[in-house]
Amino acid sequence: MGLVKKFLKKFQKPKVIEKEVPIIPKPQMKRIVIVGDGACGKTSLIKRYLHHDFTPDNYSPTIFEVQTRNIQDEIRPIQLVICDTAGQKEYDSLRPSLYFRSDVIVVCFSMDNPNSLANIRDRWKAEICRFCDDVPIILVGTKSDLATETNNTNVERCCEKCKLVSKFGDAMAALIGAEKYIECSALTDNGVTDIFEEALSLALAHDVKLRRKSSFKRRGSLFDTLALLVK
Ligand SMILES: Nc1nc2c(ncn2[C@@H]2O[C@H](COP(=O)(O)OP(=O)(O)OP(=O)(O)O)[C@@H](O)[C@H]2O)c(=O)[nH]1
Ligand SMILES: [Mg+2]
Repeated sequence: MGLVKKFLKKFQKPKVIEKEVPIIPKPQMKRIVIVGDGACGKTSLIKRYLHHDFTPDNYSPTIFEVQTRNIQDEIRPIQLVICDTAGQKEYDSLRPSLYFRSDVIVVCFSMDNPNSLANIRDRWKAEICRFCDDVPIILVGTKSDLATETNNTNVERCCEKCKLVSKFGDAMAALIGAEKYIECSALTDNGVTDIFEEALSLALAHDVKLRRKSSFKRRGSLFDTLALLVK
């Protein structure tokens, strides 16, 4: 190579290689808070959904626990944040902070325990109204396997009991203004996925509602200003 060529090469601008950098959208966070009486089956429900696992008779009360699952939505990824709370009264003071920024509340009762259903009305409704009045609620009847369990001698009575619990569940959902009533069993996996799918779709719809509400508010304030100007 001639000297001139070598010289020119030395001072040539480096070639810019353009690479397409994929734009990864930031995940949208949706927060689901799960409440209900102690031992009604909240932790087992979450464990079944997130880890496809259920260990019977392995009860250890929760204080609080936050777990996540990433979901690939058509538009952008979603990070589902699931907050497991304590049902025991001793931890009542811990829950309020967990309600903060929730998108959906899942309130549970155990289908084999009428007290836990009564507590939806007597304990949980007031607490939810107090801390997150505007957030959609799903009422969940857990341990449906115990409500439907049949023994050969008493099939009819058992079915009647099960229907009755479902009726009460429906009525309770209406009473507390829940969007949906779902029955599930962490033992059989029945209804578990439905709860989280429903929660996610409510959370996304809630988002749209809030946006509409705030734009309406903004419009409202513009009208107010115009009205003042006209006066
Ligand atoms: N048969 C049956 N048992 C269940 C089911 N879900 C939970 N259990 C049992 O009920 C007990 C309590 O379940 P947990 O999930 O720990 O209850 P929890 O609501 O998280 O209780 P706290 O953390 O104290 O509020 C455990 O012994 C579970 O094995 C179910 O779907 N079917
Ligand atoms: Mg628990």
